[in-house]
Amino acid sequence: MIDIPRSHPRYRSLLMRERLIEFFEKGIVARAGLIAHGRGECFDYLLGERTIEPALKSIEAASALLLVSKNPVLSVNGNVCALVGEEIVKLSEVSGARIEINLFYRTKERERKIYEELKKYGAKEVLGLEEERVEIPNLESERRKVSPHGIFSADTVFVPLEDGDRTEHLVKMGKKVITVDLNPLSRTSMKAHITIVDNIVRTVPLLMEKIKEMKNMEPESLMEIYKNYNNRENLKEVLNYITERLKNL
Ligand code: PTJ
Repeated sequence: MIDIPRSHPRYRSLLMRERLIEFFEKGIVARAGLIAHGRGECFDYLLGERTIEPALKSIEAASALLLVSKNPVLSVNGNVCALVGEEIVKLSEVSGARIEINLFYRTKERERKIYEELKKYGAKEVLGLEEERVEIPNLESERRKVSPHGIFSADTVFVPLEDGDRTEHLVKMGKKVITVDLNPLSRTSMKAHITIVDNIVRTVPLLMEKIKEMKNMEPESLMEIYKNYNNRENLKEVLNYITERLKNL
């Protein structure tokens, strides 16, 4: 890993890159994961590399939804493991959601490595490796194979950095879908029930804090927060924010 001086104006961003490269070399991040990260970086520039107001609203709605869900699941891929593996384990503890590995570029070896990485961070249970698998109906990608005890039976699925296809199919299966995607125009962003347009490294800690803060609220009040949330409106707010920001630069 190269030595990045702390004084570098792009220190945090460069550190994230190095982490992805390191995890790619370890066999956790897919080759396409590096490309996906570059796309994310570009959108993060447009946001000013900060968590904007609409994302905070989405984080609040997502926290409420995770707290009222009976069987929520956090889906982990290579990029998520590299960038926020440790925080995802903590989020699982705080929210009571199970963790499942689900890869687009699925290989047994990558699954095993991600499993070991999450276990290293203290995860008690990680689904997605067991031989017993069921399929998401009509989905062709490798992501269709899921655990019967995790994503398949979940009522809410947290699927950050996702491709649009599975989001669409999970919605068709009647599941509530929460995503984190820096691209407000992606198919996933449009199809999910809640889209947090923010960098996953900023989102997960904020989500944890919000869940802790809301944990003792009545289920009716949590439901009310979720029902008052509108994903399309939220995405419009994000696009307006970006447009205004660019006009005023
Ligand atoms: O590990 P695998 O095999 O499951 O593969 C993972 C990737 C990410 C390669 C796979 O899911 C994929 O190809 O995803 P896409 O279709 O490139 O979509 C990823 C989305 O995440 C894009 O819209 C990016 O803008 C966004 N993104 C990238 N990095 C971040 C991000 N969003 C939030 N935080 C990031 N750090």
